[in-house]
Amino acid sequence: MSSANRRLRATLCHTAATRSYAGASDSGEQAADIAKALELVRSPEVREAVRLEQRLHERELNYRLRRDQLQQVLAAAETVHEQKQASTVLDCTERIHTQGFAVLPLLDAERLAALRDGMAPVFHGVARAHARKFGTTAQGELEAGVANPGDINYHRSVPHTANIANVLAKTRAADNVAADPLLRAVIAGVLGSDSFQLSCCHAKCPSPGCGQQGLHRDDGAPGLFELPGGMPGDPGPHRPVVCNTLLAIDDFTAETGATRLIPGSQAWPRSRKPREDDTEPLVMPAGSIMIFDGQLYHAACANTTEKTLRRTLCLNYIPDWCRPIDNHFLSIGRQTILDMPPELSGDLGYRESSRNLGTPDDQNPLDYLRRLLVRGDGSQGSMGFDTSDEDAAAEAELARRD
Ligand SMILES: O=C(O)CCC(=O)C(=O)O
Repeated sequence: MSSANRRLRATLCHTAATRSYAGASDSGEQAADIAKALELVRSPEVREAVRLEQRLHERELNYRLRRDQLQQVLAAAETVHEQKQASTVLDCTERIHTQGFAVLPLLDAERLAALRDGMAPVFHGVARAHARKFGTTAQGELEAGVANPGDINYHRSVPHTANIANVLAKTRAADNVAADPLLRAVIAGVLGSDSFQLSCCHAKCPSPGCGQQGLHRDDGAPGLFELPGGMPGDPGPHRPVVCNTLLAIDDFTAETGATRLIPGSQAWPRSRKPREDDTEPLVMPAGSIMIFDGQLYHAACANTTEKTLRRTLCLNYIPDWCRPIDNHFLSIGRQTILDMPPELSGDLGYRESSRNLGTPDDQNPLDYLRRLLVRGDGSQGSMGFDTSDEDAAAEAELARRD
């Protein structure tokens, strides 16, 4: 119990005890005691302590409900495989509740090799596009998968980190990971339902020589942080509403920029700020996956090596309840969307919302849709990082139509 809460309880007990013990005690004294207790209750410090305790209590209740369901799944498991999976899910869910994250050895050597091979052209595509855009001459080096320090910068906020959005449009190599039954069962255990959504599938690579990322949480995107215009955000902590993952395509070592994190910070209120001194590096071999509550403070460390890549696949999940009733993306034709007033198409989901939500490949949805209509379905895989001749042709065609 926090010291503010202890003080509050002590005062209330003291007030009650005084009143009953003294029997016919002076009503003026009682009133003074009560006034003192009320003053304490109203202090911001005590109100915050009480609020935090309530939130932690709600969070605990939510976890216990999920745990009960998972225990039922374990009790109903028939085969050894089902029992092993159910018990791993229970264990991971508990660790994510108590420390904020869990690490699983997910991919065996064969699946890891398939993922590496399938992702290689995607990472090289980013390098090539960047080299073309900035006139880099280190083409051979980039082609070989050895990024020139500082050459790859596709993340909006982190210098020298390759951030590849929309991976599922670019390769089929990640399908096998995203559809993994064990991974999906853990996500369901954390979010409390089998029905969840993949919010994004990105790939990242802090290039050799890149600096460290700033500590952050990943659950700000659903509008839980302060909103633009000063609307207050959720003070937290709350039940998990974002469950994120980082799969190690290469070994995560202290030198290559392993993720650092603050265990336990998933249960902190929003007002508590992270300190670098509290972080721990998450060293894990390739093929492992870290699954974590979006409230956990974490960040990529600096890659201090000269040429060792530390690639990762990031699958980010959210519950399925926060979505429109009508599926406008499927049920309204694309040309109709383009012909609408932009305010309306924006309301239907074709607007880049705050915190970069709803962006196809990090771009403005309507611009993307215009280019897509010219280039045709199937071109999505290269519309993100590839500033190719096809894009130039599409732009020229659009200009002609205008
Ligand atoms: O690559 C990592 O270790 C973390 C990446 C991350 O948190 C981000 O890009 O937001």
